[in-house]
Amino acid sequence: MPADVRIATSEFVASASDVTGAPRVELPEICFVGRSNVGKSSALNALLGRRKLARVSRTPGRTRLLNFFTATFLADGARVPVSLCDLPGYGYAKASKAELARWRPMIERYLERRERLCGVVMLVDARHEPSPLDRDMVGWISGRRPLLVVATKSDKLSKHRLFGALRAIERGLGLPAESALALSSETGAGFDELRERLLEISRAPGDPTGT
Ligand SMILES: Nc1nc2c(ncn2[C@@H]2O[C@H](COP(=O)(O)OP(=O)(O)OP(=O)(O)O)[C@@H](O)[C@H]2O)c(=O)[nH]1
Ligand SMILES: [Mg+2]
Repeated sequence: MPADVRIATSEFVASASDVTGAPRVELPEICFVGRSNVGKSSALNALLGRRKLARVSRTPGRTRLLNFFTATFLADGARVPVSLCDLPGYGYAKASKAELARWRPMIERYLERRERLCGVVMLVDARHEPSPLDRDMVGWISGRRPLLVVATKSDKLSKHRLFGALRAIERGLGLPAESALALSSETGAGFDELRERLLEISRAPGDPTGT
């Protein structure tokens, strides 16, 4: 029986333009990656039960910095503090070449060097097949960090179509069947399970504190 995981506290910590300027937070960290406008900031807000903690916009490319938050998960009476990072989206169609050339290394440097990074939540739009950039990113993360793929905006599909879409996303990314999780930041669907999975990830072995 999965634990009922709730969020006791959450706050914004700092923004940074590169991993070298990231706050020194001695907590297991989980980050949110995915193409621009996929719903990373919305998912983070829904996860934390806060409407405006991370900035959301209809305009792709809203998040241009690494944004760090802390939260306390509450499960079975235990309080588990974690760090969360909202990353800028990749593959933003209107971004200039110069911007893209800056973003990709910024994200890769973060994923490679952030010491306490214990898991990556990679978001894809439930309505679309993964893009080559998504596949690239999954290939790049796999083997480096634990990965959880989530399909956002699930409220836009019927239950039946969503099932097929999840399987197509898993196949497209070369992931095991039923490993992807459907989310809707609009309705809150999937977030109980996301909180459970994130708690597991933050407690998994490999966490240097061993707690
Ligand atoms: N229907 C629906 N809309 C969503 C959902 N999640 C996000 N959106 C909308 O999608 C748009 C982009 O959301 P953001 O959370 O800003 O996306 P992002 O991935 O952080 O975007 P960047 O910061 O530009 O990379 C906004 O208009 C959101 O309201 C969802 O689950 N369902
Ligand atoms: Mg964002």
